[in-house]
Amino acid sequence: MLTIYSDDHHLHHGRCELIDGELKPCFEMPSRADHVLQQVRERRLGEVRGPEDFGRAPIERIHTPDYLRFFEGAWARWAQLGKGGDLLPFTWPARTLRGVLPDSLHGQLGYYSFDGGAPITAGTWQAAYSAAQVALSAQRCMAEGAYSAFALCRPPGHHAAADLMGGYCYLNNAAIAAQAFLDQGAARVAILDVDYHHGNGTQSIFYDRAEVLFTSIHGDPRFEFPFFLGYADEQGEGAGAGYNLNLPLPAGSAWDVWSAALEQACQRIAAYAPDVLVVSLGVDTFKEDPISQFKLDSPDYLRMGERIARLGKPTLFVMEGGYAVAEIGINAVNVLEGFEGA
Ligand code: 6XA
Ligand code: ZN
Repeated sequence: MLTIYSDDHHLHHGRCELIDGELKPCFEMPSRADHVLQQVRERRLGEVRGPEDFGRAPIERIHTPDYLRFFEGAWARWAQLGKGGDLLPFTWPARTLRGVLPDSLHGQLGYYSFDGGAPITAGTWQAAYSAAQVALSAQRCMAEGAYSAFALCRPPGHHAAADLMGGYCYLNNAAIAAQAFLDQGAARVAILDVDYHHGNGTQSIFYDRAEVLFTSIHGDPRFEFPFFLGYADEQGEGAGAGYNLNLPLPAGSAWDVWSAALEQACQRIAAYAPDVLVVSLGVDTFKEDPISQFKLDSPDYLRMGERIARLGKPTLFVMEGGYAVAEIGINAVNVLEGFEGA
């Protein structure tokens, strides 16, 4: 399987995040992607290629121009204020407040984010832009005939909505790729999000559209981030009614429970008969993940890849979360090898 990868992800390295009442070094760190790349190479998954640059137009199919303008320019405004630390929001337009766009940088950052978990650093825009190009390049390889491809994206994307960053995500790489398939002639695209966290951004982007089926297996938002989306009763609206499937699972879920949900998702995808499948590949379902509460073991990821392969659809894998840094490469490449071996 072909892997698309850009070193630009190193340009994004947030310093710390607020977790358990403490400021800790960001779990979403550059070595994550480095470990995945190392496994791809060691296990000879296939060729590793750099991305092409398709420009902003395919990104603007998903994200609003005002959001992109804000994100691209935010660091320069922060630096102009003479600040050196990461740019992090701390006030959001929650209930009883107004969803107005203030003039201040921090006010605008609150407007364009839903949590304090997506720090902007000097290189964040470039890293996120390149990650989107990684996804688009993998998509293009498939449009030109490859049956599968791996977009080794970092930073991840599935929490990012049309005009919101959050949960380590800025640009929704999987959604951008899915839209590119549609724009190049696909009639139906299915997304399977296997990351431990609900892909609230991806769901919201396609919620009222029937040409994208969004399916997700994740920690129940009653106890897990992002808390405010990802419930089973969210089934799509308008033309998209019936094209959103959330399968929230309890803390402690291991392969027996998880694989039953995968079976359900796969049956829904098969019934949908998509032209192509996009997998939001997070491996933070791993039993030793430091911020998650599922119990999948490394061999389970081989089985995951095999089951996805049995759908018999051209499949684009897009890297999302996973924070057990030493094992993230093993687990991600297990999915890809399981897919290829099936
Ligand atoms: C709260 C946890 C963010 C989760 C990010 C993630 N700061 N999403 O892995 O898939
Ligand atoms: Zn996650």
